[in-house]
Amino acid sequence: MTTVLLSLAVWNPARWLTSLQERLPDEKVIALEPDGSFAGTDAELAETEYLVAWKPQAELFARLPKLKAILSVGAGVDHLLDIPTLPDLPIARIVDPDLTNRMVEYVAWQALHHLRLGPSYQALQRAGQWRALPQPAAREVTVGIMGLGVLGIASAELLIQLGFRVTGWSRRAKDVAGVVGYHGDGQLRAFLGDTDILVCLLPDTPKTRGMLSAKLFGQLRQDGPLGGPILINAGRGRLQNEADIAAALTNGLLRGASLDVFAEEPLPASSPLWKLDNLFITPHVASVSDPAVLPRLIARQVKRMEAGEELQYLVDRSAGY
Ligand code: NDP
Ligand code: OXD
Repeated sequence: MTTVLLSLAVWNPARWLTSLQERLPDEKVIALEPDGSFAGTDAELAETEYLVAWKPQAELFARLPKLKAILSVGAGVDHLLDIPTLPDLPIARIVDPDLTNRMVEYVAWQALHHLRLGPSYQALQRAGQWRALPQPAAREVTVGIMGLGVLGIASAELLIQLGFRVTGWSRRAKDVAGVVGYHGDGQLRAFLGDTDILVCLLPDTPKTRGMLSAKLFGQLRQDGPLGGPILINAGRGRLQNEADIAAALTNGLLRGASLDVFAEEPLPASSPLWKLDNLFITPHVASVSDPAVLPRLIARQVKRMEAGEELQYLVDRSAGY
């Protein structure tokens, strides 16, 4: 019997445990409490072969001598690669239609919110004013997606159906139907200059961290049909310079923004971002990992590896995602 350990930080492990145990009836599934404590024995922990994790504590790994693989319960793996003592084992991430659909919904929702002048109409409503504003058609607006991976490509497909012109920027050249592709540092400036709504779906890596800065916002198209560029970030908070975003939303370098992720989460009460009328904030819920659904993939991964097959959706540790 194989032991699978859940270490899910603040997420309540109960539903994950039940759901995964149902899908792995012949294996032993155990879970840490949200504070990192374990109700069982050290000997039980030491039998762990698979760690299913979200932000595990660094000290945990010394207690798992038989570990064979780490399965992230998120698409992003910065929460694992940040750990200096992370063992050199295969790491797989989540790629699942449920997670993808949720992100596609969020991206389309926010792109439409800005296209349809949501913040301006909310201000008019608060002022009790009935006034129609001039609004461009979707086809006049270019959405530039930074990070043309699993989530970026799926988002691009729906945005195209909605009528937007869509471009994408990735590390390597990509050929995605209907998307004008840019890649690499050399084409970043051209990509930004061709963007009205910037959607960030990049992973947090040493190369991408801090990219969303005043310098980058200044390279976005400033005279586009929405009266200034829009930023939507559902990638990771450490990609963004939040002081620069607050300044840009105040001085007009950015016309509006939607942020789902923050450098520090929860976003501290003292952050000036809370008070900005042209910023829409959600608490890292663009695409939530659903315990009713994702254990299906995790169970499949455990079964694959036990059958001697390679894990799917392996992380390239040298690239950082
Ligand atoms: P993928 O690995 O499929 O895609 C990542 C994309 O980023 C790829 O296109 C990759 O390029 C590109 N990229 C990476 N590094 C660079 C770089 N230095 N320069 C240019 N492009 C780069 O990831 P997913 O689409 O599955 O997920 C993306 C991110 O979304 C996750 O890492 C996570 O941080 C975030 N996320 C957020 C959620 C939320 O609720 N807010 C939920 C789920 C995910 P290439 O194609 O060449 O490899
Ligand atoms: C993820 C996330 O990476 O939820 O999946 O942020």
